[in-house]
Amino acid sequence: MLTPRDSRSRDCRRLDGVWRFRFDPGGEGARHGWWRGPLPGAREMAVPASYNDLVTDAAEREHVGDVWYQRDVWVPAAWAGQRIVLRCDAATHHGTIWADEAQVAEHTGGYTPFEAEVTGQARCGEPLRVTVRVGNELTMATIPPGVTSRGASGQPRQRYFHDFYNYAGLHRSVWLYATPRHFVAGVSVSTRFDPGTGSGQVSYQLEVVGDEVSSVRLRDAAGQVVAQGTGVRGVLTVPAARPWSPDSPYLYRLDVAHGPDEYLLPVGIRTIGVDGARLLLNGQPLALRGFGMHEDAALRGRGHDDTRMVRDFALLEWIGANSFRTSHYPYAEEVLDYADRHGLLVIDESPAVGLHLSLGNMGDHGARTFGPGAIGAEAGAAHLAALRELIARDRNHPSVIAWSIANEPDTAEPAAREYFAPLVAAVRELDPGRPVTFANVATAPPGADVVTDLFDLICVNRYYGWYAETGDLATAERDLEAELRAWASRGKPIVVTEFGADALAGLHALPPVMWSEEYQAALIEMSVRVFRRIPEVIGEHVWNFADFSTAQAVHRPGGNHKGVFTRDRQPKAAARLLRSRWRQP
Ligand code: GCB
Repeated sequence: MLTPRDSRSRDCRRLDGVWRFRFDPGGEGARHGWWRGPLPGAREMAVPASYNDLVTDAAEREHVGDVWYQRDVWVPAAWAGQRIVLRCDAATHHGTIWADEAQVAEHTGGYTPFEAEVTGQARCGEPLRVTVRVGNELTMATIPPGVTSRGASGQPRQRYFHDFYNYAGLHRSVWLYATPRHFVAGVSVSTRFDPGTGSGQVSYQLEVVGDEVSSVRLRDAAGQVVAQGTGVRGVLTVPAARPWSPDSPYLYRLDVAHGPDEYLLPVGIRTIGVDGARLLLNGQPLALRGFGMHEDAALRGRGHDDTRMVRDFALLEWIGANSFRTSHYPYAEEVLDYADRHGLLVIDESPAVGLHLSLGNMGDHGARTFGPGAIGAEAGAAHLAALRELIARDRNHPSVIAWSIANEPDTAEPAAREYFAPLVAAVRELDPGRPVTFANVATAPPGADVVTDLFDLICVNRYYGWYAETGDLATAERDLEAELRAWASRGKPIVVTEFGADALAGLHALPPVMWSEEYQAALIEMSVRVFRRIPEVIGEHVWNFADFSTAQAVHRPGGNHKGVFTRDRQPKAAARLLRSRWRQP
């Protein structure tokens, strides 16, 4: 499915704004056909946004079940004779769309888009009623998983095994767009850059509707055609290519033409790969510095916001970061486009988080994770579907350097191998060009973990000095180094994808104690010192970029405070420390 982009033949409209909205605790909407007319008893709600922090009632904030969104949109008269599509970038976690009276699309998976052709429903020059039902319930068959129980009031309550608030709603734009009836339905590219000869290759494959001949032209940033081809697949060669890299995120544009349709795709030419314990971009070893992040902010919750995005990228630049992980779900496509343009390297993560039912505060001691009754075949199928959608959506981004297929699954459980082996094989088949990884949890150190040999890149999340060796940085330093050296013996590159400490902004302590800004900075400084002693550690991603919202818990005062920036994106002491380390030549 192609990202909506305007071109000579395409016209895309975002339906952002204020929609009619209603909670549906009793599942009445389906019984009464709320899509058949103006949503009864509606209030108003912003799109895109999570609805949770825009309401004032606790039961509504914690609502488990469906909500309904609706608005009318004028279909431009000029679209007569075109193919018209309704698309939703993210309905978290289940979405059903009606165009006037007709149900046109249904989708599970909260962070990837879905769309439907509505040419039959849309009358050009007339309004179209768009109704979207969004469900937020997580089960043991969804990714991420969760369970629902009933509280004293009889209201459903949701529990999940991941450490971020289960925001819900229309989190990204809904679109109405028009293309010609014969059109480009899909484009995938993979690229190579040969540092020896300076030549670049762009392999492309098209999916088209209509039997016209397809053609492609690759243009440089000045608009000059540097290579061209015909047919639905081929390889374009650029003899003196400008490679894409963080220092020079040079983008070409692939102009795809099929019959009357034209689709314009930004393309960065680069090679990414693992060689021994090095991660190479265009033949050069990478050292990743950055963060695990979240799409999270006050009021909007998980809703995409260009304003927050621009600030986040400005802070990444200020601090000297060159990379981030889309912990713990695929981010908005706008974010990856931005990373392509600005040269950020992205570990792109699937929404498979919380696949560890016995973990710490969120799980049940001794619970088994993989197998019937827990994370079984149904969840595995949902996980595979999420990976397929992630790769189909993001494969063309030069910024994406690796797929992370899960965060902190219980890979010490023997059944994890049977669960993960087919998923890794599927990812490799879908995209042979990128390293595959997952973020390893502290309960599966070397010797206990049963899956790491299946992956290219070792990513580990470690909290020495916080959850382990709490408050004792000297012992933490010894143990962190010992564990990383054990991983290093595997001969693969290691990225520490999480390390850090909570710090309440404004809480100071000399000498440093836990929860103070000084302790957070000291823990990060200690960790970075250890990483520099181990050549196989090629990446450091602090947890987290900014403070973020979580489910209510005794150890989460107003959320998780491991951000080196506050939730409103101002620096704590650790941010200045990192800037002094990362911006040095
Ligand atoms: C982790 C998780 C992350 C949590 C973090 C924490 O290991 O991957 O989602 O937020 O720890 O702060 O506990």
